[in-house]
Amino acid sequence: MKCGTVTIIGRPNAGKSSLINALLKTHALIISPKPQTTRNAVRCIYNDDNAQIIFTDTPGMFRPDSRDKLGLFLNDEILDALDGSDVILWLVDSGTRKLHPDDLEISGMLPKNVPVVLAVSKSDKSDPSHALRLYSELYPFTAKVSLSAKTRHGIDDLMAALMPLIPEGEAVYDPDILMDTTEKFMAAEIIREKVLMLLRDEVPHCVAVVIDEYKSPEEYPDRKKLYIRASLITETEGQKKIVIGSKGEMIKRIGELSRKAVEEVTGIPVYLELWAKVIPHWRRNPLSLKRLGYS
Ligand SMILES: Nc1nc2c(ncn2[C@@H]2O[C@H](COP(=O)(O)OP(=O)(O)OP(=O)(O)O)[C@@H](O)[C@H]2O)c(=O)[nH]1
Ligand SMILES: [Mg+2]
Repeated sequence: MKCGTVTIIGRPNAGKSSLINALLKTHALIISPKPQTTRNAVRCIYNDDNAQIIFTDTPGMFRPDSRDKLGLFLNDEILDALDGSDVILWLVDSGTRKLHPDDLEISGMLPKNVPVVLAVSKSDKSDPSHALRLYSELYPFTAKVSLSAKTRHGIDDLMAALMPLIPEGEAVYDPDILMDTTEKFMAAEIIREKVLMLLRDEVPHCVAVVIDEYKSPEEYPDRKKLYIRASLITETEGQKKIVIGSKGEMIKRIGELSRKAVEEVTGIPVYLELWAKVIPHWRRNPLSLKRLGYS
């Protein structure tokens, strides 16, 4: 039996979360076309007859402004995840024409003596050969693959490249566990995914989701539905108005889509109540970040 951790890193939007979903054949992690979708390092567990691999998803790497305390937290999440990894998987977009300063930042973060595998993502969209050459000149990778999370092309090649690098060991997670996180966290993420999907420009980046109440029929047998009360936190009154929308249409739409998605994940009927609130400039305030679970 083999058991080990593979941390996936890369620039925002490279397709890290999509790749883990493809590896686990599920929609466990939220994805969106907007950068900085992922805000927390999340461990997702892959099992087969001979191995357990703990894939850690991380936020996309970018260098934040020193006032952007959320951005600094995201960077810390990446560094913490890298610490203690057996293998690092650096995912880059096949459409990359030239290296970005954040690529140099990533190569500088990589711990010595840990194998680093290069994966070029979205091979269904662009020819991966240019990106393969570009990054090969930057770092001495242990292995290189190109793949598409969308078509699943190259997913088997990736597993074949990773498996020899995973140490011998017994499984640490029960094979029924898909993610090392809570249902509450997943519900908040689903709501944030719908915010990213429905709201434009910078607004989704200014939104945090807090679950104020979560009462499941498992815990409260007199309830037939999972009751969730959640708040959409924005930084300004203007953003709050956008989140609510004209006559409350936007928040209603976010609520409807989120409710359906949570029902799909949990398999039980859901009653979801959404509220919009302002915490002024929460992304710059360490205390607010802590309150919102980013600490
Ligand atoms: N065509 C194509 N699109 C993909 C593929 N993988 C991901 N995408 C798209 O790329 C966008 C970003 O995907 P994510 O998985 O959210 O990227 P990420 O690296 O996790 O992004 P952050 O969390 O923001 O760092 C989404 O619109 C995905 O649908 C792929 O293999 N092919
Ligand atoms: Mg992501």
